[in-house]
Amino acid sequence: MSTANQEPISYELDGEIAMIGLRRPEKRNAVSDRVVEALNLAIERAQDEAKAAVIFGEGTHFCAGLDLAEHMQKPLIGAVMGSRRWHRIFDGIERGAIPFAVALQGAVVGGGFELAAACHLRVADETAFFGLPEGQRGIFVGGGGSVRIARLIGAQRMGDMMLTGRTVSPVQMEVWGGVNYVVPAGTALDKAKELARLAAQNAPMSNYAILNALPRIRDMSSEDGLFTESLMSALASATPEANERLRAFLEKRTARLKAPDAE
Ligand code: 1HE
Repeated sequence: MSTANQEPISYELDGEIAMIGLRRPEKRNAVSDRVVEALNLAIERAQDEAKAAVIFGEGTHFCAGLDLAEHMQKPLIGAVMGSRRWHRIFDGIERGAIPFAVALQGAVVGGGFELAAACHLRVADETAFFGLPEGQRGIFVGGGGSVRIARLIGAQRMGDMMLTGRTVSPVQMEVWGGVNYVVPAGTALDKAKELARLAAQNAPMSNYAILNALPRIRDMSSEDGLFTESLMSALASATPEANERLRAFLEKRTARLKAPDAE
């Protein structure tokens, strides 16, 4: 059980994978200013020393979103600055140097969903439920959800969740595109680690391009996107790492791809 004085974010380097835990289960991992700043330090450290990272929440809920008690005390400008701070920090996840997987269980609510949406590989276990209760609370998303969640599941589905306050099951969320993997209860962290380890094996320049070129190209016109793709592609191919990996394939030193259900 965490205490008020304990760091609200845990950090551990497990081989090449940084394990970053939301450690405030007694408040359902609600995100206060202290939490978001500690998360930022952990993200920066992970980018320096890991090849991929996993974000998870301690306890039975991933994250209850914005710390509403702290939010209530903030002046208007504090709310704006706080939201902008979340944007910068979550942007450091989405468009950083290493891929982030996220393991989801229980409540994935408001800012918790926004945090998950900034990650690249989303795994939910069967206990997960997704909610955007901002309308019920009289507020609005502020952690990038109107951009990231709307693009993942569609603005009209996001609007439906916010207008009605309804919660969505992980299976439904997978159909909607909000998560990519649904796993048995209690196994999301293992699956997220497995995926992070796979992504960590890619060439760093390929991962950089996936994280930084893909979302920008999505925001471009087709013509600009295709042009940027060609430049990015040539740049990645020009690295010594690409040369060695291509040679390894041609010399039959690498495993062949298999169909998904093949042993
Ligand atoms: C909190 C928060 C919080 C719990 N801020 N303190 N988020 C929400 O509107 C979700 C609000 N939370 C819930 O609906 C429920 O807490 C849960 C479904 C997540 C979990 O329920 P339960 O019954 O296990 O826990 P609980 O008894 O409600 O909460 C335990 C404690 O955590 C309790 O404090 P205590 O001192 O009475 O023990 C709660 O007050 C506290 N707690 N959630 C502060 N969110 C950048 S903009 C993003 C905008 C949003 O994120 S809006 C969504 C906010």
